[in-house]
Amino acid sequence: MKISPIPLAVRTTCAYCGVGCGVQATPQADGGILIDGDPSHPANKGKLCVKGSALGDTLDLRGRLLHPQLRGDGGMRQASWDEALERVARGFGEIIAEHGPGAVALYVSGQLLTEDYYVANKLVKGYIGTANIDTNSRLCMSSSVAGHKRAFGADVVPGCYEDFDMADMVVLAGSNAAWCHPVLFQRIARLKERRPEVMVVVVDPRRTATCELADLHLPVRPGTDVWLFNGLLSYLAREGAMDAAYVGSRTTGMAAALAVANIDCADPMEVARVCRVEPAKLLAFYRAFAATGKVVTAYSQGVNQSSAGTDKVNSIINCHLATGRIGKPGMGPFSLTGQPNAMGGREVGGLANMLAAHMELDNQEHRELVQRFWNSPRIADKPGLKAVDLFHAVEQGKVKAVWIIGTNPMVSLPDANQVQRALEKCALVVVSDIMASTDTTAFADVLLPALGWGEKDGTVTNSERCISRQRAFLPAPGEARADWKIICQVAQRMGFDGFGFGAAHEIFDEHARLSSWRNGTGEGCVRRMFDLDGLAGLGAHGYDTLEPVQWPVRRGPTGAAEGTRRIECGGRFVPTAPRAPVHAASAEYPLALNTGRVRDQWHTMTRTGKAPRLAGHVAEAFVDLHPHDALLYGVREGELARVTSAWGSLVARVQHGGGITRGSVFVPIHWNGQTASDARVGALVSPAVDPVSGEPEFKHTPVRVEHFGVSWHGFVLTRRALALDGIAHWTRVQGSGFARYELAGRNAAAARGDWARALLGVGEGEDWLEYEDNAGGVYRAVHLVDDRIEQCVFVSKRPDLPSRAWLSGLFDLDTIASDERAGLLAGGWLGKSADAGPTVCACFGVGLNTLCAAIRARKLTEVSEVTACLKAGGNCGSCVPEIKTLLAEARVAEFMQAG
Ligand SMILES: Nc1nc2c(c(=O)[nH]1)N[C@H]1C(S)=C(S)[C@@H](COP(=O)(O)OP(=O)(O)OC[C@H]3O[C@@H](n4cnc5c(=O)[nH]c(N)nc54)[C@H](O)[C@@H]3O)O[C@H]1N2
Ligand SMILES: Nc1nc2c(c(=O)[nH]1)N[C@H]1C(S)=C(S)[C@@H](COP(=O)(O)OP(=O)(O)OC[C@H]3O[C@@H](n4cnc5c(=O)[nH]c(N)nc54)[C@H](O)[C@@H]3O)O[C@H]1N2
Ligand code: SF4
Ligand SMILES: [Mo]
Repeated sequence: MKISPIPLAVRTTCAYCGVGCGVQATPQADGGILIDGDPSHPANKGKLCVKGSALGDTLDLRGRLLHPQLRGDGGMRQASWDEALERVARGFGEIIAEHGPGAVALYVSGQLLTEDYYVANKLVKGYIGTANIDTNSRLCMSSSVAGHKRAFGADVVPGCYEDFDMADMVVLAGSNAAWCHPVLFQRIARLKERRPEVMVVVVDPRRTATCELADLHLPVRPGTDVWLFNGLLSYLAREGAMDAAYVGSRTTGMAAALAVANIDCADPMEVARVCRVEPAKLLAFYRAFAATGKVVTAYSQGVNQSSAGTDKVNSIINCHLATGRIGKPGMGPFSLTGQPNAMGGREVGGLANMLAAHMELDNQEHRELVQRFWNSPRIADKPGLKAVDLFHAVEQGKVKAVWIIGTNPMVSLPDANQVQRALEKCALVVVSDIMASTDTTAFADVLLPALGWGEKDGTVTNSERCISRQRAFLPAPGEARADWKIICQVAQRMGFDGFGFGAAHEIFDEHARLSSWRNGTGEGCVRRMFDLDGLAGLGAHGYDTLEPVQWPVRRGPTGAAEGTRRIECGGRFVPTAPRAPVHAASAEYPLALNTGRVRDQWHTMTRTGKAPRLAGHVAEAFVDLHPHDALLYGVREGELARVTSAWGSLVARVQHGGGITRGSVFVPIHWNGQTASDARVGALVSPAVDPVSGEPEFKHTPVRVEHFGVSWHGFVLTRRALALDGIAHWTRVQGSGFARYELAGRNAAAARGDWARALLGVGEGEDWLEYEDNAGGVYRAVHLVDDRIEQCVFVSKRPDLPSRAWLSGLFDLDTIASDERAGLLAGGWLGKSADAGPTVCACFGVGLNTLCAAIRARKLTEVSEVTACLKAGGNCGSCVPEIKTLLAEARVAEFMQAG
């Protein structure tokens, strides 16, 4: 008798956001992987958002980088690991020998595991002897890091997720948590369901999906958060709402911070004017904050990504220090981390101005301690270049070799065209990635294939300081290797000892031991909050079975590891004088460009872009602006617009999302050279940075918006690769078994059969149905192979094309019956099923039109009723805020009709 093995679930952690949800990955008999939430993980207790749920759809090897590649005379060629490692080690070695260690740099990522990060930092700071290692966390968390250090003397988030269950008030400042931290957002939603009196305040210039939960939305003028929170501090002092005992015994600097706040922000009317919010709403916020003890203020990139980002962070923390609401149940300032290991990277000192294990580069005692522990030949003694400066130094030829690991700076850095100039000029560009073709790998001299999520092993730390294991459940594909291994192998070839690690747990052990080494108050000691003493000496088995635990992790009386839920600490007030963004709007660039995320894509789309069910929510790059601004600048919803700043430009489709104030435009960050002809928003973003943290001002660049004239619009759905030469504008997303291209152009020949056949590569005599209306500028054709749809093209003078949803569904069918062919060129079964519209619920593929029709026809008023009818919203819940908006809109429509 054959006994089939029971598939074992591997417990791991999600690859995406800083919520850090536990995931169970169960290999299936058909070779697929079943992904569900880990009920035992404290971050999510079994829940996953739509991106986490779709992780299984991103694991195929399409487009993966599977072998090392080297640039030669004829372009890139496959090479052995031996050759590639040698080229990197020798290249770095020669440049260091000739120009000194400062002529090389690493640029790494908050998506690396702690173990990868640890060895990268050790190599650069302890062995090469420069601090030129920076990370994309500079673009993300560095203002929070700087703010924490100024206030707490260490980079700590005092609270934990449980505080969100216990709070009486939750303030979300510059955070679109509904889309960016969905599982945490749902936790707040459950709190509100249980206790409707809990007040939720959202501070965001846009009316985002997060506002669905808000009792109060403050649509502040971009960049004015310091005014808002200084005004709050001033109000708290005036109203006697401070915790005098706490301020007196646990804090310093209150008088100076308050004096600065009082200069510009003592008058709520004036603050309301500057922030452009209704005075009554501002006062409602101030009153509620003063009157409520259990307040959590969570913040993300609307706060960090600003030239005043560090001050924004401290202006928030000041209000929590003033009220003594730090690290106690249900209260505290809470920095939401972006990437899965944004926090872990900071623990190992992955930023150019930090040393390992929360020690400081500019402190001699700290440097000596780390160097002695590493027994390293040298130690960097001055801060290295921060991300934006680093790529300027590359362009200036000061840095001649750069190794980019796990990040895509051609897309994600500000002034991204400058990054291109820098990489073109750089003598040696090494890129470690999991994908072969990204905007950044295109400039590599050496490409190193890394193991991806599901293949690699290590640890990550989430927003609440919780360390969890990522575990492998897939074999290594091709010749890919773990990032830590690649780094160690280069280090060894450069002649350095100290990198002989055989497995990830050995690196983790060294990291844990360094964190507790001489950590205390005795002779020769340096006291640090970051301490993993309880996790030292785990061994392979202990590491494999490590349960999620929050640092500091010390040893209890029995020697067992004990984590720390909350850190109750005092702190320093920091005076925060408000200031406007660096670049103001002008006659030439009258609008402020705000950039950020959409629900179903992750950054530069190298992974989420693979999952068809994540493609339907937002299928192409857009520029969202207020209808009045659209009128003013001559652009129309559904048509294309060019957005231009002093640094660069892009083309995207105009939309009125309904939530943006006049004077701003919003463009998503995700589209890039692989997924669109011209939609890389980084090219437009100003390189202005925060003077303390070096974090770029991603949320505020002056731009203008103009009509992008084309003579035709079209789309193609195809199972084949498309040659896009000569197309003025295109974007692409992945469907199930096909790719969807949105196209627009200026060549009059487009509405003709010979053009369409050439575009799709269709020869004479193939099964080709077409419809042509020359006068109307309409052309449609469908290409079938063995009665199965192979590709189709629809073109029109106007952007009035039929639904892509219905045609997309045909790619799942093996045959198109002959009597059904009639509907093909109409883009739908004539008179039969309706167009589902853009995806709202990605888990069950439920479209906007389907939802609206059901809500109207069946008079639905609750999300639970919608779920009962259509399943929508019943799995991960990421779409619940949008369903609620549709329900509200339907109520308004009905009311208007009745009235
Ligand atoms: N779906 C999805 N989720 C993600 C990611 C992703 O790529 N996709 N990335 C992850 C990462 S790395 C990060 S860092 C986080 C980011 O998470 P968030 O910070 O929540 O996301 P963003 O969309 O960058 O920006 C948040 C909001 O800041 C607002 N904002 C702009 N200017 C201002 C301002 O001056 N003041 C205030 N108060 N608000 C302002 C914007 O309108 C926007 O709605 O998301 C993580 N989660
Ligand atoms: N305009 C604008 N720009 C922004 C932002 C914004 O709000 N507005 N936000 C900024 C923020 S907060 C962030 S965090 C950044 C993110 O920006 P990036 O870090 O550039 O974006 P990702 O697409 O996540 O890039 C990760 C890269 O690593 C690869 N990769 C995935 N897994 C692995 C692995 O295990 N090993 C290796 N070696 N490679 C791997 C992926 O294929 C991809 O190429 O963008 C920043 N840029
Ligand atoms: S909220 Fe979503 S993306 Fe973030 S860790 Fe959880 S499942 Fe992953
Ligand atoms: Mo981020």
